[in-house]
Amino acid sequence: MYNKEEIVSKIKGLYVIIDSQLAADKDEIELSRQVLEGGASVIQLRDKSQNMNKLLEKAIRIKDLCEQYGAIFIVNDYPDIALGSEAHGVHVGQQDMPIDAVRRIIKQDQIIGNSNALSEEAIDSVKNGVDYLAVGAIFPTNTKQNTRPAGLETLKRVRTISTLPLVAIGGINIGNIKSVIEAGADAVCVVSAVIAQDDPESAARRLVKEFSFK
Ligand code: TZP
Ligand code: MG
Repeated sequence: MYNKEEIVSKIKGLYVIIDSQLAADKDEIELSRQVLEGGASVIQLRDKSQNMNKLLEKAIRIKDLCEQYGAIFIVNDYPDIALGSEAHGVHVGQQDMPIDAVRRIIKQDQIIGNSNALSEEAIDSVKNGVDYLAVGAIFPTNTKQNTRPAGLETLKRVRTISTLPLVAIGGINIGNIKSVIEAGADAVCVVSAVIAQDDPESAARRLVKEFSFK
């Protein structure tokens, strides 16, 4: 297990969300392995089915895989699942459990990331002690309903207010990833650009390559 500083320092490069509903008939464990083989640095498990039993089981297996690849494993929404699977961290949205409550549930060496669409939200998130800031939606996306547009401008603004790892999310793909990295993102988070592709491993590898000019 890495300590907290080590985990935070690894939030960079390609961050892939394994969305159980979008993965549909693909096996999430095999998908995770392909994405890690393609060079992803961070995997988040996002499963809205509320089958907590299955979710914990999958989380434990994906955490194990991430460990083998030296990657970071984050659980979406559920601090208790993060605790039970010994994940490296948990990711929450603005409507999810507040940061201080999450902090009281998880272990000291586990990190918290959250989603922000406005620079004001990011300022509050920093005050509340998050360990990384996700900003989005950078571009329009069909993957998630009711996203709020943040755009590259918000990403650039948030870059000036915090040195925490900055994760850009929403509609990012091989055609626009460069603009996102140039705007100051440390990590780029994608769902469909990797997991909805026929060959997720090479899709991940192509995106990872885009970080090499930084
Ligand atoms: N949060 C903001 S946008 C988004 C989430 C989970 C979906 C991103 O998916 P995609 O397919 O990379 O646009
Ligand atoms: Mg959430």
